[in-house]
Formats: sequence, structure tokens, C-alpha cells
Amino acid sequence: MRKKLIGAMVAAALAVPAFAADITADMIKNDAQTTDNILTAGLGTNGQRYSPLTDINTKNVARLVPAWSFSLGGEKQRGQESQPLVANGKIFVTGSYSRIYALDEKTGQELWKYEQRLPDGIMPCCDVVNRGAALFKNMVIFATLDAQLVALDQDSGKVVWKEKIDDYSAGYSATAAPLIADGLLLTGVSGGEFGIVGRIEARNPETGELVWTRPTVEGHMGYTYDKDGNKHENGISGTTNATWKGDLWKTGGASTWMGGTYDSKTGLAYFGTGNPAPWNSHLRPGDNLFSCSTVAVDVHSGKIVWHYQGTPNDGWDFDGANEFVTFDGPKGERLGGKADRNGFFYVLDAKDGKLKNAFPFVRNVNWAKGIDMKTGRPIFDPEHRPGDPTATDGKKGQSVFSTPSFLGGKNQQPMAYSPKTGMFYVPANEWGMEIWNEPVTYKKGAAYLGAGFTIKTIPGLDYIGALRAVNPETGKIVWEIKNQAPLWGGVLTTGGDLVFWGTPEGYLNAADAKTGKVLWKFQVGTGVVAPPVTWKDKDGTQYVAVMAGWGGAVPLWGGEVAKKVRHLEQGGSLWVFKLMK
Ligand SMILES: [Ca+2]
Ligand SMILES: [Ca+2]
Repeated sequence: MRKKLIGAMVAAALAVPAFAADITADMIKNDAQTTDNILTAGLGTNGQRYSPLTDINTKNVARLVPAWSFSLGGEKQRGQESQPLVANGKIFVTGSYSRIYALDEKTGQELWKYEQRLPDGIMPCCDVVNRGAALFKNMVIFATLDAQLVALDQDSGKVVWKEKIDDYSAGYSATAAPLIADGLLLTGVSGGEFGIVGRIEARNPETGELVWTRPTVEGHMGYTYDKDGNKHENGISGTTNATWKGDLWKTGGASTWMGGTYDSKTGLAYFGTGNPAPWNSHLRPGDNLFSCSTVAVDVHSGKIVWHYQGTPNDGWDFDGANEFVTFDGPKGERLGGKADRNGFFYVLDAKDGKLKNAFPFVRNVNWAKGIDMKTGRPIFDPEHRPGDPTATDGKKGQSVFSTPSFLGGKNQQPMAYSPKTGMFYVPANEWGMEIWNEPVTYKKGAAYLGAGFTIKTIPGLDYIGALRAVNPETGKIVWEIKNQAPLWGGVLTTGGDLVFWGTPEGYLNAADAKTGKVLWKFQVGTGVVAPPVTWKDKDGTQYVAVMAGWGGAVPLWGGEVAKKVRHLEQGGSLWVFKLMK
């Protein structure tokens, strides 16, 4: 009798459909290899944005048609920079204004949505965007514009936990997808234009409790947290006043606003850091660590293992926030590539940060004449550094024309790396800016720049955007596809030898990864500023998906370029494609 009962209970348990499967740390580690789900921003924690899927390939991509489209609805549009996640038959996608949706993978039907109630005083610098979520166990976790983290139940959309990252009224916000690294939840902070202090935080993803914090401005103390939430000193980042004179390090910026990547082969998480604050470099002599750098952190100790600074004593808002994407080098060494906002592409040893290669990936770079491969430092051109106001009338320093513009050779739009072709696919932009310095003092919650600027096109150039296939070994641009408007979406590459990317003009494109020949395009009705993804459902259908919705930093900060793209329409839809039968 008893045996029978247990047998019946087991049968009932087995009848529970597969959607109950928890997302484990191991599944996240293997995300890049598993093609039936997308568990991480970057299609793998190291951010290669490569899918081995081959069903959709160069021979048949012309037959790609929409399967369904989902509108985020409401009156809230603006920039949609989010990368969707896919697990257990559901798609999780975030939208502008700190919204998140769960959809049925086959039909696009909405299962639930959650909207963060945002206070009036939020201070996002560069549109009300969100770049995606993280999955862990039965939760989907995302960061909000009022600098909070929210964990929701994947099935019901109910809040499991909610934690405050920092004070939005001091200029803190959050837009990046959280990162799960070896079972820890890693996040950064936004707010580099408001004199916040950048940092990386690790939390227990099950409860949201802090495990450690690591400031990315030299002089600030890092902490670890015990089970009762008591904090313990874990060493100062760098050496106080070594690369910052005076007190400006106390409001030193270096925000970690794009989040990070993680490589399980090195055990290190890599976070890019933004500009030192304020923008006026003459106020803060020294390198101003760890601004404009890649910072490699041991995920368990919370200590900085190495750093590489692309723009010491930055004077151009060249945030080094871009993603550091690890890959296997030709001799089997573990390397990382980064297309920096300053226009240079860096290849570093992922274990120790040693510089292996550096070359420009945009044609218009005038702030530096190159990178000294011995010291790893840029060879500055003082002609193109905005002048010191105290050297003139004290109100406005000498204005210069600098390239690239502060919106960068590349900005938030993530690149992709194909281990098959050995090439990075970089969404690059060619533009410049008039920039000058002004006096400024720090005031909590106010813009902290000390600079004025106008973004401009490059004289004689009939395009701004260019998708470029870059060989990290030779530094050569193997092929490129130019685009009139600046590229602001990310890139996906696949085992089917395809590269997918979107444009502000509203096209999702596919090209041959080897040759750059455009093989397919589809107009989604509004600009694309988000990275595409691909996966295969349980029945063997491969999908390609992308968020559509024009916005981001270009219309807000783009000066003369913003005027050129003023006609582009806003929106907010997820588009999903499959091959026509
Ligand atoms: Ca996967
Ligand atoms: Ca910045």
C-alpha cells in the first residue's frame, strides 16, 4: 500500500513539465555551448556573442521571416538596448523605464510583466535604458534606474527579493545586465557624470545580500560582508593619492556602468570603468586610477588582480567601460579583446593583463598618435587635449577638435567574436567633437563635468557607423559595412557563418561573416540599438530575435549628429524570426 503511494507520488513529480528546471551555476558556465537557451548577457559570461548554431546559415538566411513580434506597450518608448534571455520555453526581456516581460518563446504571448515604480528624481545620463537581466535558479534578476536590484520568480513574476544598490539622488543609477560569476551576482554602478564613486559588488544571488564590494577609484576601501551583514575591511583599491592629488578621488567617477564579463578559465571578472570626474583633466593631475581601465577582479576575494588603463588622466570622457571579451589565442593562450571608446582596440593576456596588441579600429583618432607597446601608454597629442581654463580667462579653456567624439569609436553596443573566423565584429563610429573645459565644483546630485562640447561629423565623410571585421592578431580591418547613422546596437555571430546587427534606420541585417556580403535585411519599423540573439527551441526551430526601439545617448548628446537623426521614430518591440518553410 505504502509502496504504491510512493510510486504514485513519483509519477506525479515526473509529470511536472520541464519549465520547473532551475538555472544552476554550471548551466551558466556552459551557456555558450548550449544552444537551446540563452542564460547570460553575451551568450556566455565571457561575452563572445557567438552561437554555434548552423541551421540558419549563409545559404538560407534569405528565407528568414518574422515568426512574431511583441509590443512593450504603454506610452513609454525611448531607447531599447536590451538583450533577451531564453530558458524553459520563456523569453525574458527588459524594456525602457525599468520594465521586464516574460513571454512564451513560440507565440510571443505575454506571461507576466513587472514595472519598477520609479521616483521623479532619477538621474540617468544617457536615456532611460536597460540592457538586460540575469537568470539564477528560479529567478530573473535586473537592475533599475533608481539603483536597485530586483529578483523575480521566473514563473509568476512575483518579487523574490529587492535590494538598494545606492542613492539615486546622489546620481547613482543602474542599466547593465547583472552577471552571475561562479555562483555570485556581480553588478556595477552608473553615474560617472555626477561624481559618484564607481565600484563592483558581489552578492548572494539567492538573497541579494552583499558578499564584497570593490571600489574602482583609487583610495577607497573595499569590504567583505559576513553572514550577519557586518562589513570587514578588505584593503584599499590602489594607494591613496598615488595617482590622484588632493581630494578629487573622493568623487572620482570611474563608474562600472556596462557591467562585466567573467571567464571561468581565469576565475576573473573583467569590468570596464568610466571617465574620472570631473571631465576637466587639468583639475586632477596624475593617471587617476582606476578610471578608463579594464579592471580584473578575483570573484572570490574581491581583490583587483590586474588593471590596464587605456586613457590615463582622461580629458575627453573616453569611458573605458567597454566589454572585455576573452578568447583563445593562436598559441592556446587565454586573451581578451576590447574595442575602447577612445578608438583603440586592445588585446591583453586575460590572466595578467599584459598588453599583446593595440591598434586603432576607427580611422579618425587624433587625441593620441598611437600606443607605446613597451609601456602600454598612449602617445598623447597635446594639440587635441582641451585646454586649462586657468591658462586663459579662467572661464573657458582653449577649445579643440578631438576624434573620436566622447560617444566613442564604440559605445555600449557590444561586439561579437567568432572562434570560427577568429575575427571580432565591431560596431564602430567615425565622428569628432569640439570640446573645452570650464571651472566646476562638486555638488551632490548635480552634473559634474567642467566641460562643454558639440559632437560633429567628420568633414568629407558620408557615413558615421561601420560594422568592421577586425583581426585581433594583425590589427587589420578585414571588411566593413558602412552605415549613414551611428551604429548603436550590438552584434551576433554564428556557426552558420553569419553576422547579425541592427541600425538606427530600422534594419536588422545579416552578412557573411567571412566576406561582409549582406545577405538579408528586414525593416522593424523603428531604430535598433540592441544586440540580436539566436537559439533553438525543443522542437528544433532556430530563432533570431532583437529588441527594436530608437533612442539611447545619440539623440540626447549627439549635437550636430542628433539633428541628422531627428526624423527616426521611437518604439518598443521584440522581433523574432525563423526560416520560412
Ligand atoms: Ca546557452
Ligand atoms: Ca562618461
